[in-house]
Amino acid sequence: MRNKILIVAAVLTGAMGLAAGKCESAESTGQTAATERGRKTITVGFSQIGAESGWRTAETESVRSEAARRGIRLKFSDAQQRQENQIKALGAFIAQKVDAIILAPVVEAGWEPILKQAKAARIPVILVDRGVNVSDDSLYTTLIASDFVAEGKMAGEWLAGKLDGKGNVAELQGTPGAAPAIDRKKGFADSLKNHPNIRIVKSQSGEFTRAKGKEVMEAFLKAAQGSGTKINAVYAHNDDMALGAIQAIEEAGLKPGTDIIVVSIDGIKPAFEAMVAGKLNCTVECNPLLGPAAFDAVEAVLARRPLPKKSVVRDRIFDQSVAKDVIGSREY
Ligand code: GYE
Repeated sequence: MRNKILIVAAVLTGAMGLAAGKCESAESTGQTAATERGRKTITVGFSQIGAESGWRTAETESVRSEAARRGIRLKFSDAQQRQENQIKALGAFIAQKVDAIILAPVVEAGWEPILKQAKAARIPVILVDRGVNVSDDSLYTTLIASDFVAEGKMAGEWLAGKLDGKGNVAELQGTPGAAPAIDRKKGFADSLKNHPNIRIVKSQSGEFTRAKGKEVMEAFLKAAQGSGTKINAVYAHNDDMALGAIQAIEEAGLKPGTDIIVVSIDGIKPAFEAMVAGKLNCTVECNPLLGPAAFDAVEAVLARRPLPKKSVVRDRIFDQSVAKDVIGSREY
């Protein structure tokens, strides 16, 4: 079903511009904004995955602040990485008869029963940042996310150039079963098809966290030492795992960014700092500031305005050569 999705490119900054316009008249506590516009306060339930990364924290903040700005009452639930907690949260939102649900789904599979309940209760579900695998795409209203396959490809193509077409890569994968982990792995592997002398010699999940990224990288380095296979580069599915890997590389007495090339995805501020320090080589942006676009979608569906099935957030790639110049303008 994911392949069949109609892809409509939405430039996120455009959506944010819209939101900024709205916020001027809607200052202070949200209630005011809603009453000013003469309608009842909207209540939205937001089921968030957790707080595993800098990216996720930025997304949570974007949703929270945008709700406040628009005068929308937000019910926030942190699932601590567990799908069962998200399903419970959705059940509670349905019982409380919220007007709409925003869901950042931790994994792709297993959502049909609860989404069917939401549909039966006529509560629209807006998916943000990660997609789901369902046989009936009327079970959700719209998906607002980056193209993770494209991100993985950008990282792979950049790395192939940097390695001059030859080298051993260790891959740190995201949460097993999560859309960005599946797609970033695929995009990266696809981009290496034309580079037979670049080999992925290790690949394991670091669960999108700094601590786990460090732990897995330590194990990779030990195994490499034992077998005599040199690791030339690390590809991490997010910046946090790359930052953990950088620590592991330093503790092993090697120079990250020089002895081992490090490329990752997200583009959070600490990644730019690591690039300026010469320890991270490259990051592919993945914009987490999805609050404005998510609430545009909520307001549209409640006003019965048509919405595309998917809006793709556009991402760019940054390497060390530009890090110093752009770090000051990074918003997350
Ligand atoms: O890249 C990672 C996070 O779903 C796109 O989740 C998101 C990913 C992001 O924890 O840092």
